[in-house]
Amino acid sequence: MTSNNLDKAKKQYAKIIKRKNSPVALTNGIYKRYKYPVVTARHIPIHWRYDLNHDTNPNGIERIGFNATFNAGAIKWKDKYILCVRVEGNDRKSFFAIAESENGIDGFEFWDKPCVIPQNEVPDTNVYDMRLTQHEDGWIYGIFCTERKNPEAPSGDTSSAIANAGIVRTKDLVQWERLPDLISNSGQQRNVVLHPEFVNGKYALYTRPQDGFIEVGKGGGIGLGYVEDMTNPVVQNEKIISNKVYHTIFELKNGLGPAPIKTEKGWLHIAHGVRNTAAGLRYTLYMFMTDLNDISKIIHQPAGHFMSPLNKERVGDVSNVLFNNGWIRDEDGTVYIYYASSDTRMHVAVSTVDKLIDYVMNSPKDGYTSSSSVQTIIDLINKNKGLY
Ligand code: M1P
Repeated sequence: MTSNNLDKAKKQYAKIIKRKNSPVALTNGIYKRYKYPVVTARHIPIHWRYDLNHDTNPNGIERIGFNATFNAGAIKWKDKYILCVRVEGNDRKSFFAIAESENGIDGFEFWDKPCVIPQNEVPDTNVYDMRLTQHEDGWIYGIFCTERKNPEAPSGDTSSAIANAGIVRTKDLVQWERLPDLISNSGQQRNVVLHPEFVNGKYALYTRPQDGFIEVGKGGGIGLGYVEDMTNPVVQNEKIISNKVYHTIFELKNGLGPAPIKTEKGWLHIAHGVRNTAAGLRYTLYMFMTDLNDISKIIHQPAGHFMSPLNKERVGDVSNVLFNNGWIRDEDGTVYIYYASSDTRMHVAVSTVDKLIDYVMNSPKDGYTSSSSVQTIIDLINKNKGLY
């Protein structure tokens, strides 16, 4: 006989999977947010959480708990909107699991089992934030952060860790081939992303070198380097293309989101910028465009953030955080921006390639001082004379 608890859990699960989403009225004309998060811990399938055998679970209690679903890579695959979600269990371990939807805005359901990521010689302690790139070489690459205890941490220090880029590739999102971890000159790497095209016959990788696990030290900008062969991923000629800057939304550090979208005007990028506040770190999203013929050259970058945490998004396990590592550009030019709020749940905001190009190319750039911000506003007011 099925217990009450389990019945309730099954009903809650069915309800959340069937929940329809709709755009919220609040809009700046660039994108529309949606009312409900698209993937939450409540989307985790019942058979991952409960022992369904009454003999071994007579009380129908949850055996494995899940804490959060966030920071998902994204890809359009066989006409489905696919998220490679960072799922975090109550045991604090993150792993990857594929969730798919027919329309990209609701109905996301996890595949039968989480992704099984093969291990290298030194096993990953924790893995997170996979960026999926459909590369022109025919593989789908997943680059993620692999975290391990710092072997040089003094005894008693149970927090020091080393972050690096783990690399897998697949043809079906089921069988993942593990490649060696990234080899770069930096002590640590996070937010590493593969560019979808070859550049002069090489793989191009966006990086985020950092000296420490949390503190970036002398690192902290978005880097770009090149790899000859992904089965021997040694980064050459890494240079910072987008640095952290005093008194901006990326004063402390920044990191690229997903692989860029190619447009006729340039490569569209979305990234996160981090600043410090009395209430802790604040993560917002910003955009920029790079040159089609020189991907190291930023040709447009609006001032400030593109999206920041709003309302309920502001609160979660790590509050005041928006993070993005997945977006999907549809054949008709619609862009689905999948973002996580406060390291807790996944949302979608919908825009178009045309609107994002307009935003990136025609929004004022940063003058880096209050007086230049005032001047920018006055310029617009003057331009609008007679029109209001
Ligand atoms: O907690 C906010 C984010 O912090 C890290 O990002 P970054 O290295 O850019 O500061 C990551 O742990 C990320 O997963 C997390 O969302």
